[in-house]
Amino acid sequence: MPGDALRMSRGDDEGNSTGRGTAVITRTRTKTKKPSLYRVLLLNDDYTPMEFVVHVLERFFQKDREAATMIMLHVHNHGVGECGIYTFEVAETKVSQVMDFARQHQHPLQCVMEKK
Ligand code: TYC
Repeated sequence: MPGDALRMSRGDDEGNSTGRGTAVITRTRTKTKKPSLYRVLLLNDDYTPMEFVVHVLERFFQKDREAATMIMLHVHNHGVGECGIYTFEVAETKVSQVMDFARQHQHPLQCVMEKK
């Protein structure tokens, strides 16, 4: 099991009825659990300008103009699309940043996260 260390020691039962020595193996976790990942999604609506969505993808998701345009068109045509995959706190921050930015500009754009 990667990330776990095996430790072997003599058992306490050297005086057992068989007279044979035994060993005890303990497994000690070495704190390397992988974090859960979350998809950040944009939802389509009828009012947010396409250019604004492209700008959001460039500004908050580090997409270049071409990638941002493809994602925006995917959302426009299919209703929902993935902007990126992040750990919980990063995903939460992205969602808040997008929702605040859209509200500031009075666009109804919705951004959500879902566990992968
Ligand atoms: N459907 C919008 C329009 O026609 C564009 C749009 C794309 C809106 C993606 C939101 O997440 C979105 N202006």
